Amino acid sequence: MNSMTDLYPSRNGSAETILPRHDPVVYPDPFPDSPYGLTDSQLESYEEDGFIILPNYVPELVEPLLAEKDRLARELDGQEELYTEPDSDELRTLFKPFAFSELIDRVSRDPRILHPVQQLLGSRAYLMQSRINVKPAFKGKAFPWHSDFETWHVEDGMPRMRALTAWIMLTENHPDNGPLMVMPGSHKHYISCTGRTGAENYRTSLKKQVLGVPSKETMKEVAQTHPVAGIYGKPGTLVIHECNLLHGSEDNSSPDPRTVLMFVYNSIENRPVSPYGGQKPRPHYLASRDTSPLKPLECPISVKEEAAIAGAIA
Ligand code: 6CS
Ligand code: FE
Repeated sequence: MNSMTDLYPSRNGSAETILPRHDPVVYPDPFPDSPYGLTDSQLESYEEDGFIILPNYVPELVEPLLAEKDRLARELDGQEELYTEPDSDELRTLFKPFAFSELIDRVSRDPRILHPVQQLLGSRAYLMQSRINVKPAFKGKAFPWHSDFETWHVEDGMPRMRALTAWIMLTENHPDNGPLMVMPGSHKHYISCTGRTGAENYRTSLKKQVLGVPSKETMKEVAQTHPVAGIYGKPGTLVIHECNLLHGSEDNSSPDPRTVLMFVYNSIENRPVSPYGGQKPRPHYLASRDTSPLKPLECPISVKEEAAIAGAIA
């Protein structure tokens, strides 16, 4: 257990309660000269809503990334980084894809993504988690309402709210294929949840999360002031959402997969400590404890150059 005062207690046997947020949403920009930085009005809407949608951001990367997803799913079959759906053998999530894909590793450092990330976090960042969520047609199951930060705090020892997820839509995200839903503005409060975290909770939570999911009553209360919004877009859209934003998604009952590539960046000023839930830290492929800062690529990825690099490696 962590000995420092816990500003964000959760799953410690107490009743569910809504607590104040103690951390900024947007931190002072350490690299104000970046040509890829967000504009003032984009920063304001991220601060207010807890997310930002950037349509048509990296459309040229969609095809090569989908090809990488297919390759990795085939080549990594049976490895621990792969999680299947709760009630079928369909692939649900592929974790740590950058470790097996030069292209994905480079995309995580593309300045079009990493510069805005550094701007929002107010520092250099490291890749704390990365994943491809597949949401297969007809079989992809829901992710119940949650704050990512709640899990990362309790299970990974992330001390403060200074992290975010930047994710790329690899297929269209539309109202019928289980898109991400958010409660805009909900990141400004913290919901302390009930229960206690058992050992290796991740083995089941990544198929179907139970702990760290606020009650219906609390969600209803939050939704009164922060009505639900769906996040839709064409392939190549980039979304950035704040670590404490309440979000979730429904089953995919449509014939269209909803596939996304997600990068979780944490500030290097927000190094993980012992998990606040008292269990062992989760495995490296779920939450990296290597906080070496990422160095942005000099310039945005060019798909042509990537093809040449891939050819040289093969
Ligand atoms: O476990 C994680 O790191 C993330 N995944 C899920 C399904 N819930 C909590 C957090 O967003
Ligand atoms: Fe999440």
